[in-house]
Amino acid sequence: MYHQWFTSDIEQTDKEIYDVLINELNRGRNGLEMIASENYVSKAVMQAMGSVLTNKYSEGYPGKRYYGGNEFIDVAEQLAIDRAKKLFGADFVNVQSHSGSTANMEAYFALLELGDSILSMSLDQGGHLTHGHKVNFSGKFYKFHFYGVDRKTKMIDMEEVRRIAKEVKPKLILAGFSAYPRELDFKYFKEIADEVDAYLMADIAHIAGLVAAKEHPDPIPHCDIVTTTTHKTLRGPRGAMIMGKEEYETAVNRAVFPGMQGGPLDHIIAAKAVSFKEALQPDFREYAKSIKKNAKALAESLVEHGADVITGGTDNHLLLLDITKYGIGGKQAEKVLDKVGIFTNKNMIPFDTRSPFDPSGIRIGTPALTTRGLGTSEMKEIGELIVRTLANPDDEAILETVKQSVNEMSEQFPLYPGFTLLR
Ligand code: DSN
Repeated sequence: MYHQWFTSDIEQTDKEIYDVLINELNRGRNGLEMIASENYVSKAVMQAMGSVLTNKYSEGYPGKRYYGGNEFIDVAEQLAIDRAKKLFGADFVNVQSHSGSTANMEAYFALLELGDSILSMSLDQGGHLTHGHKVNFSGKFYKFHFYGVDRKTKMIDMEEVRRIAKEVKPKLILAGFSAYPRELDFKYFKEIADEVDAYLMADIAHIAGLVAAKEHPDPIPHCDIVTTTTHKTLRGPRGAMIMGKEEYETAVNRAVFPGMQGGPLDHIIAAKAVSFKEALQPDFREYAKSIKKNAKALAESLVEHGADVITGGTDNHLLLLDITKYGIGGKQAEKVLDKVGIFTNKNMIPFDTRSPFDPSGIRIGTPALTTRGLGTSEMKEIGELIVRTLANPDDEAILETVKQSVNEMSEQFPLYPGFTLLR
């Protein structure tokens, strides 16, 4: 029985952590997860994570380890590598990166010297902490220059990227984001990188599942190195990987181990292999298509109900909402949506005049709910529920009506139905 594997020993050993597991499962079951970077892995992926492979030390790479007893670990890591190569069509893949942040650090270390200059998207316009924010290692170790979005369209103006690249002559151009609702034009980025003789790197953490399913333009033919987390749209375990052109394989592998990391997380690598196998199946393509359809339906519904959707819609799995008109900040918006069971996160919007701790926007995504089986008609309804909530943040009676609808929808689409709780 799966539930016994899931919790029975923990319940005996550590009641407090057992309660955390059960409470977290129930929190998910009783609400709608719309944080754009989150998803639900399959039970198979979860089983690989919670396995004997966590016990092993395996510094090195398949066939070249510093410890004995790695014959089975080698099989798992090689399967993960081979499947990822097939999925993305990359020359090489390193599947050992513990997280998106370490993957980015390793990629920089592989290509650059400390102090080199990088051109990336600024965090307050949609970028990521590891793309040069001053409080992050990236901003401390490298000299960053930034592009953003156009003030009017709120989309990346590639001619402006070209202008800045020509002015600052970066050693590396980085295409990637954590909050941008439109497609990235990797071909255009490559043209610019070639013109200024820079490396081109993409961080596809958010869109990896869409790329794998051919539902987003492909970065692999254009980029020297591509990093990604494995747990967002790709629907694998929490972790990351690095892909790229053959000539950078040795530098990347050295940057990962021994450069940045010690023993790899073998249980996570096995889970990555499982998730890549899942992503290679035809139904994963359907899943990626549905993520986008759902995001579009949600954006349309929000617009229909008068909400300010940044750029007017979305091409991918996420959208950004400007909540200024509701007279509340992102902090309160996130909180009141949490209260009715719709989980999102506060987010800066381009040219935000408020602080990152209480910005003018929220970010909403569809990968997790699409996994759970919700479709476009539910998205239409959720759009209305979100607007009803944001427009009435202090009206308990109205919030209760929203909570009721959320509960009904949650029950209709059970999360991990195979997990039978013991209480
Ligand atoms: N925390 C991730 C996100 O939410 O986009 C990025 O690291």
